[in-house]
Amino acid sequence: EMAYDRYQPLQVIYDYIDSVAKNYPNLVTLVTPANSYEGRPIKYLKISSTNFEDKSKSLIFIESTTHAREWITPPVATFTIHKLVENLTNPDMLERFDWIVLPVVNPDGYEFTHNSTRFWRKTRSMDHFDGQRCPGVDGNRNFDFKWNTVGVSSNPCGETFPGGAPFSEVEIRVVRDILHENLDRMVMYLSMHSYGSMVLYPWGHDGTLSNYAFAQQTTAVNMVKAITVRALPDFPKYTIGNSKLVIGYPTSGSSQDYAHYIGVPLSFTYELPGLGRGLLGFHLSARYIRQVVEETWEGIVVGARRAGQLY
Ligand code: 0X9
Ligand code: ZN
Repeated sequence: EMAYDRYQPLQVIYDYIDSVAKNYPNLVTLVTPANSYEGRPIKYLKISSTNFEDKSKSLIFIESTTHAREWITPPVATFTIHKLVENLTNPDMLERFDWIVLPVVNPDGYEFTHNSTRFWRKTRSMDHFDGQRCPGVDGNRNFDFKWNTVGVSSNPCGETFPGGAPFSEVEIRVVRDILHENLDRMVMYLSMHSYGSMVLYPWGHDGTLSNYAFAQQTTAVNMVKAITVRALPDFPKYTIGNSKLVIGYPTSGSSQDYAHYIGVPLSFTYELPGLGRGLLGFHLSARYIRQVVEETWEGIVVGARRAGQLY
């Protein structure tokens, strides 16, 4: 088990992923589909109690750290791995589902927040000049659904620059490829972000609801109930709903909307808890990591069970 009393640099997360794959070869397969812009491996685990490749079970996909500064998100992903592989207190989670967990979508950005600029959000690519020379694309604006329409900055130096083209970022192509490769059996996709204590669902660009809104709402309510049972009394209460309406601004080219657009029925963005205002909210004190990963796991379990009933 990894330590959950401090935020970990990329190498510690990767050492953990590697060790799980090595120690549980019958349950876990390590995949390194590509390297990041700066050449770091992007790693995810395929987890199955039977045979992942026979595609017999429904699948749940969880990713985190598209946004580099959202440090509470990779512990949630690694703790999910821990609960599925090393401490299976909910065996139905593996009997019923196969899982893909990708803890660090954006390793370049994540390292940059540790070594240089704590509140960096975007990737670190330098392929887009357009007069301005600024690194980085907002990975959660880089997907090909309503790309570059609302809630984006046309300035490459802006925090929500969507890139020069949809899927310009290799890190985002990795997420896209996982979605497409497993689309026929993916029942739920969770995109982990922070902060704000919210569970959000499509559509982010215009605030309208999809045909799956009722299932999304009831699943989110169940997840949040389970989180709340375990939550600290002084932490912010979770809110639930359409991402534009709840978060208060539109987004285009997000992973949540893209996944739902191509056919994943339950597609959620989690905004994990933060305390304080502004950028400080991204820097949740490390003493709360264990609390957040444990309460979030409770939500994931209940969400999975609901997904299993629905699809
Ligand atoms: O703006 C974002 O990308 C997300 N918030 S964050 O503070 N983590 O950057 C919210 C995205 C919600 N909307 C959609 N997923 N469509
Ligand atoms: Zn985010």
